[in-house]
Amino acid sequence: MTTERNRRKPRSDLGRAAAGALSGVLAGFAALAAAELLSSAVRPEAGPVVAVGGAAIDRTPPSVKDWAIREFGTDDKLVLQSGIVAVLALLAVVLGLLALRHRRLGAAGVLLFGVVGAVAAVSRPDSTGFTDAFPSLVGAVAGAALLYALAGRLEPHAASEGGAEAAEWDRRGFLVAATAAAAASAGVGALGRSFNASRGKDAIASREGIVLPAPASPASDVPRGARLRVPGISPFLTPAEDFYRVDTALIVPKVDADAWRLRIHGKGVARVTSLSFQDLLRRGLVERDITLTCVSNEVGGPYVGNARWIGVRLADVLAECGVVPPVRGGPADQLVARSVDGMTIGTPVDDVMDGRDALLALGMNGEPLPFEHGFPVRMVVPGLYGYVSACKWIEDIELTTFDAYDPYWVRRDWAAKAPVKTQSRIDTPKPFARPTAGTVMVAGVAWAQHLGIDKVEVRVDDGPWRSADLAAEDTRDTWRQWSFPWQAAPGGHTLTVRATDRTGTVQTAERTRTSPDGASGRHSVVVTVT
Ligand SMILES: Nc1nc2c(c(=O)[nH]1)N[C@H]1C(S)=C(S)[C@@H](COP(=O)(O)O)O[C@H]1N2
Ligand SMILES: [Mo]
Repeated sequence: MTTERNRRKPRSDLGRAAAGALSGVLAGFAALAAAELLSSAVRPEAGPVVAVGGAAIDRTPPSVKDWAIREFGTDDKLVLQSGIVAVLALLAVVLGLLALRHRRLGAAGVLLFGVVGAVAAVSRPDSTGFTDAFPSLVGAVAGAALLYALAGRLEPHAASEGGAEAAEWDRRGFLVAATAAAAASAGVGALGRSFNASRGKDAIASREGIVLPAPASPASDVPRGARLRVPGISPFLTPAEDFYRVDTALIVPKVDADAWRLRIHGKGVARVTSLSFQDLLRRGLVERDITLTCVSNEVGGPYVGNARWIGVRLADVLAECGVVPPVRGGPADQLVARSVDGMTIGTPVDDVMDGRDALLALGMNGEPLPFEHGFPVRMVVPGLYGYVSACKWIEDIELTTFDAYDPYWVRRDWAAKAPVKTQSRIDTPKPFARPTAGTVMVAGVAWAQHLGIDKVEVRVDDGPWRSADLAAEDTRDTWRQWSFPWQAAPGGHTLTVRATDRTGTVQTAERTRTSPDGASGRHSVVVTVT
């Protein structure tokens, strides 16, 4: 009988400390739950964890970004948010313990975190104003009030017993209050979650309603010889589900295509224009195979993919708006694309208008764009890294100059202009594989978008460079598969690959980091032949 025991022996402070810690965690939970509910009324992106996570991404230096992408890949966002929740839980425990002695101070601590969340939310590039502060602030008030109330239950009251004075607290009262608070928080949080989840409904319905018309200018068939039948090689066209994803969005934007508009304005735009999704569909669509590469891709890395994009030619749209590229005397040399989530991406106007297939893409591999890849519309420009060309969830294009404006990544020390570097990758054998002696198929992909790949060579250990068999070229904007039948002798060996692009430039051996304008160097794989 608990009460019996309580009476006999004054409780150690341990139980009370545990209850204090629990109060802190419950207060944090209540704060996040209330914030979740409120964020469904404001914007899901204004929730404290997403806002703080986003603000952390905004402040991440290139080296840390690369480390996170390298270590966690596309899971980097999950890791970041889990990390934030873990830190919050820890701080909640500390505040709960603090509230045991200083109720007001503990509650004030919770409020302080609300302010941090609110500042983060309002400072995000996609912030729509001070209302973004509400979820964090209101959540913090709820959390602070709860901590104050629960800590009240933990205040010792004098209980005289057998002549001894023993500090005692209201165990039952605390348990009832804590359980009620936990249940209420869970309910409020679930409600907020379901509201937030239903927010994307219109967007999902709009995507399901889209029937992509047959392109007026279809892509030419992928040549038969462009696909090599080597187990382990990257497929020539990357399925959308396997296509790498790199962006700063902790919540994938869900844009309703029927409400979507793209505004085009700025320096030298004679006719400011606003286009709807239907406006784009009514134009003759072009379909092109284009290989996209991320500047954060390390030598041999996975952040490159090849897709069949459908869209409209951006150069035509710009020309209709009266835009003249600088080579022909136009005043704007930089096109800044802005997304619904506040990303800004700057592209040279000359590149977009030099005849290459720069697209406002609305389809990928025959389907409307997946939400992760920019639905309803994104840019794709052959030959440029994604961060200077491939704005997803685009809603605004401003013509300006490189002198006048630094987009998001450029403000974070990445280069303002970044053509893709000629690269090649060994897909098979994998590092540390143990193939058996005899003929081993070495194979992979090589890319130099908009220049084209002319040669791929393989070297075994310190031997001579020998030409690989190059698959047929689809277009100079796509990667090329290659293979090399290697007569492998037992022992440890290092395989190295290098590509030569159509300008005759051989892929450099000089290793550079990904920052500021893309990694260079040659991919090597070490294997043990048995
Ligand atoms: N809105 C938005 N667009 C974006 C980004 C982003 O963070 N936000 N990242 C860019 C980068 S760095 C790359 S490499 C490509 C990646 O496109 P994907 O995720 O479809 O492969 O998108 C680009 N477009
Ligand atoms: Mo990127």
